Amino acid sequence: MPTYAIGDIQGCFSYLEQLLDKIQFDPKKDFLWFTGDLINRGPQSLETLRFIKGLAQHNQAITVLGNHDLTLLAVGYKKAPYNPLHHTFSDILNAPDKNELLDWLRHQPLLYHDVALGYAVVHAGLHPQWDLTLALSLAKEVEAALQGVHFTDFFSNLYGNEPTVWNIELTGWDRLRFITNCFTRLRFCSPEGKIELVSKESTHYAPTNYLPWFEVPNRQNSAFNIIFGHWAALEGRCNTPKVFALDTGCVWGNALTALRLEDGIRFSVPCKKMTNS
Ligand SMILES: [Mn+2]
Repeated sequence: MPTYAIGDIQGCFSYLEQLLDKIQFDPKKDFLWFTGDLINRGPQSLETLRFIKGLAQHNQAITVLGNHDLTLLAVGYKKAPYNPLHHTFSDILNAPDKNELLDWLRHQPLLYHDVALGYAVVHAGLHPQWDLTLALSLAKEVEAALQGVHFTDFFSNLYGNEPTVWNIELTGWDRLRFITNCFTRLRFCSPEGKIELVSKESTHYAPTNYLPWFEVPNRQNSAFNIIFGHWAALEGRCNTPKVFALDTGCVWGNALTALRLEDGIRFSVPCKKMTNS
C-alpha cells in the first residue's frame, strides 16, 4: 500500500493525470498526500479540486492548505476581490458545487503528520523554533478558526506580513496570521527566527542574514521527516536531511513530482508552462 506525496499542482490537472498514470495509481491500494496549492495559475482548477475532494472523501488522499487555496477561500467567501490578472479559478466560483468545494477545502489541515509512516507534510514550512508537537497544536488553532462559526472573519484578518517574530504569547489575529504565514508562505528565516515573506528566489539569493527555514541552526523540528511544496525555485532540491522539497514548478513549465514515502523514489512528468504571472 504505497503512499505518494505529490507537489503543487496549481490547476494543472492533465499533468496530475499523467503522473498518476506513471505511478500506476491504484485507488484501491495506494494513498496520496498533496502539498497544497491545488489550484490557481493553471487552467483546470475546478477539475483538480473536484478530483482531490473525491479522493479524500473516499479516504484515498489528504491535502494540506497552501496560500493559493486560502486565496480561493478568501475570494470565494467574498473577503478578497477576484483579480483576473492573478486568479484563474473563476471556474470554481461559477461551479454548481462551489459551496461544497469551498466548505470541504476550509476543513483541510495546515499540517499533517502520520506517526506510523514517520512523515509530516506542510505547504511552505515550519518555524525553526517550533517542535513538531507545538506545530501540530498551532495548526489546530488555525484550523479551528477556519472551521468555526465565524470563519469568514479569519479571511478578513489573514493578509499581512506582520508579525515577523514568533512569541508564544502572541494573541488574536496576529497569532493566527503568523502561524498561517509560516505554514503557507515561509521560505527564508533569520538565525534568530525572524521570517521573511517577500523573496521567492532560490537559496543562492537569500536576503542578507536570512537562511532557508530548513537550514536555520538548532531547528527544533529537525528530527522529523518533513515534506513541503511552495518553493518552485528550489526545483525539488534540498540537501538538508529529512526535508523533502516537492514543488518542482509544474505550472511554470518544469515538472510535477511524486515521492513514494516507503522507499524515497521520485517520479516526475515534464510540464509545459501554463502561466505568465
Ligand atoms: Mn504556495
